[in-house]
Amino acid sequence: MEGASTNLCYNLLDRNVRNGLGDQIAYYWEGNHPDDYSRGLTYRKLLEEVCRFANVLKDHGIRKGDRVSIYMPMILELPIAMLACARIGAVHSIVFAGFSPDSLAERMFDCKAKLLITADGAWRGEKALYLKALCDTALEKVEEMGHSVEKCIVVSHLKRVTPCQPDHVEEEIPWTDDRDYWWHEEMEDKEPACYPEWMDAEDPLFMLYTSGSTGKPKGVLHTTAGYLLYAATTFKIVFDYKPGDIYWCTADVGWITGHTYVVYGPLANGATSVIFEGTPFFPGNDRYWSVIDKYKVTQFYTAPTAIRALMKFGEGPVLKHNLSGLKVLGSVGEPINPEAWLWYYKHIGKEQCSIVDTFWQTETGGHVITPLPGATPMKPGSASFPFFGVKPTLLDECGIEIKGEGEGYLVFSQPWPGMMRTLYNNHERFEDTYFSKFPGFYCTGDGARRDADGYLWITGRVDDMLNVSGHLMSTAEVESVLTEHPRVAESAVVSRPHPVKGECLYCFITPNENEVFDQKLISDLKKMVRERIGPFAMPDVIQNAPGLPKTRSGKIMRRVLRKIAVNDRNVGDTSTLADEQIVEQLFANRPVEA
Ligand code: 6R9
Repeated sequence: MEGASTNLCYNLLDRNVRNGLGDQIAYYWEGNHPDDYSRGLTYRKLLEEVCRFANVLKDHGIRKGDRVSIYMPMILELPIAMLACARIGAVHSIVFAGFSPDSLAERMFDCKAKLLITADGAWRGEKALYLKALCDTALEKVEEMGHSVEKCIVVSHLKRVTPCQPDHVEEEIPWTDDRDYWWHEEMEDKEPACYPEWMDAEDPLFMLYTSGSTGKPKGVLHTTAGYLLYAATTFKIVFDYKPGDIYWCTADVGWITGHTYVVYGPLANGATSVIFEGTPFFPGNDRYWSVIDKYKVTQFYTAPTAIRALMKFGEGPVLKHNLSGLKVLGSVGEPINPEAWLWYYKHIGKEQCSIVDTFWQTETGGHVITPLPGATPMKPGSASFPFFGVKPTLLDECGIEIKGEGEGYLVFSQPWPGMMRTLYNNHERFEDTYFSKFPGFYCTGDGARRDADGYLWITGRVDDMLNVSGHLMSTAEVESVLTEHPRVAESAVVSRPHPVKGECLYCFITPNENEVFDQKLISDLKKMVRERIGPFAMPDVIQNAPGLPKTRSGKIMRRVLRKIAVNDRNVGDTSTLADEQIVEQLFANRPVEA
């Protein structure tokens, strides 16, 4: 569509309002606590708010092509901020608010953000998280790195939703005059109209960082028309969305699932969705089911890790609520094990709903392998078949195509509209990461198996990446934090299966000469990972490793470490190791709690 022009925000809002959907609810907002006031925002009101905020951005000097970082909780100002960027052609770069200030700083520096949008804080269960304070730390760090983010716009959120827990809010939100601005003050005098910036089909829409196997995050860049087309079409068809349906995706907007299936896909279809700030466990373990009941949700989209965590409480919490409105259940983020699939199907869907196990990536923009509800006969645990226009191929190590039944590298042999266009400011790394292993193919980094009926089963990452509760991260990223500790000489991190999180981090640590490995070191290291990457990256096990199993060329044999992590003595051939003894020693050193 190169050469054609459009504006994404215009397509999502103005077009729907003109077509008579002005009074329809675009979003219901459900707060962390059930007694928080809930809000509904119509398409007309959303358009007005977006225009007003677009005018705020313009007044702060933001122009087409500028990067705007966003670090926000799940509040309605988040889609408003994104769409305001899209309206004026600014490129948003959202950083999930669970990331640490270091991670935020690294991302703002990489994209040379001009402005940051955040909130004073967020509610998560019993706790308030003070996001503005974290932003201040991040803004200082970026400054030290040599880039200045000029402005910071802050939503005042903590107090407006706390009829239940006002005492928890500390009064002081750190503030820097001439840099920080309250959202509500900026919005006060703004016009509720703003002419959209017409964008070329291939102009950038947003970037979103995803983990890379070398440890440095990759700024995946999506453009305008292809992404819009793909988000709109997959949403409509994969969730079988019909007028009057109420759709709820539990993903945080800070991840790609939130971008495509909380914001762009649903709004492009004039859909009504729920946005939820809280957690599945607060104030009780039935919160998801109560929200489904409250809004009469028809399509529900969540992650296997959430399903496994909720399965543990049995059917009791589910039976307290009426879930009979449900038609389609979605799963995303990691392979769903058949046991969780069946529980979802039976207890949530009452054997009446289609389950769509949607395989895709930040890079693919939208679903690429997925069943279509009511049309694809389901197999628990299989993402089944490609979406229209997607051509998956399985390759062996030598790049030879595996036809029929078999397992191999999952690659795509032709582009599709929603695919990423480049890595921000690093096209070379883009070509290298995705196209160099098998020239002529886009390489997903996942393995897959094709069964006798042609169904695809995703088997998980084939590179040094792991997926903890649906959060993708690289072992290298964690290793580089661990080895920064002054008492650590070397580290190796592997993934270990986990009953709820899917995978978890198992870390081997070699202390420096004459250093001891003790509880203090373990807790220091856990704290470091938490602070540097984020709470979701917390290692489950940290083990003492007087040495690591290395080949004579110095490569760590990770498959051996993965066996040690699960206490499986079938380590296979270790004859290429420089020191075979080390394997036995590592088995002996496994901590009791592991
Ligand atoms: C959308 C999203 C991408 C990685 C991907 C794969 C895993 C996602 C999956 C799945 C099996 C599914 N993944 N969906 N594995 N079945 N239905 O999660 O994007 O955060 O970039 O992660 O997640 O390993 O390569 P992203």
